[in-house]
Amino acid sequence: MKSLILTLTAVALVAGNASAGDVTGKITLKGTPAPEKEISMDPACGAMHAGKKPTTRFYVADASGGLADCVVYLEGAKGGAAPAAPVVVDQRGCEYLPYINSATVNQTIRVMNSDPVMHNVHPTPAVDGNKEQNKAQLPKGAPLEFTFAKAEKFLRFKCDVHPWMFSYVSVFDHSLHAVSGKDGSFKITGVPDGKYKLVVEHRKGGRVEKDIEVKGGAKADLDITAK
Ligand SMILES: [Cu+2]
Repeated sequence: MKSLILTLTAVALVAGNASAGDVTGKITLKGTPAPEKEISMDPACGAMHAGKKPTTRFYVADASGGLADCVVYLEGAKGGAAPAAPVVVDQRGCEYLPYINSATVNQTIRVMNSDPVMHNVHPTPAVDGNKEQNKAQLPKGAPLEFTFAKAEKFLRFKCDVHPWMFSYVSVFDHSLHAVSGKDGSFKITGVPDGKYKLVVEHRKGGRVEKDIEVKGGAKADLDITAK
């Protein structure tokens, strides 16, 4: 994945006098997924991929198996206000970048258009209280901003101009979440000491979980098996 934009902003949770730390680790892909499918773009979008065939991005793993685009979170965690910094999603080459994101409820999700073509940004939430919207965005147009009031996993954004364009934002009612980077590593910052269930969800590969104890931080590696 090129120019992965890190969208997660560190927010330290204040939990009495308890200390806090980072939960870090790496997600590794096991097994071999089906080949990605070629995306046949229209000429204007295809021209931005000269010499390369764009494909689906269902499983994005590096040479060591590090699996990107896993949503990692502490299930049932409480608290943590929405970070002031937005989650930034760009449209570049008629693809949403990043493909997978996480956000806190009421955190601003800012959608950019770096392309010389028009897009139509259309989040399609499935949870009551999250609002469907549908906004045109001119070539290299002003950013659009969205917020969602309720927790929802893999809330889909699509583009009504380009039917292959999707991005997913998992929205949490706490701030203890992250998305694995292109080497499969993740970092959830500011986790108060305590016992947690660490959950990893991959849109195609499903869910795995692990009980962890955080004492000034914790480290946990997990595997996702290709389906
Ligand atoms: Cu589009």
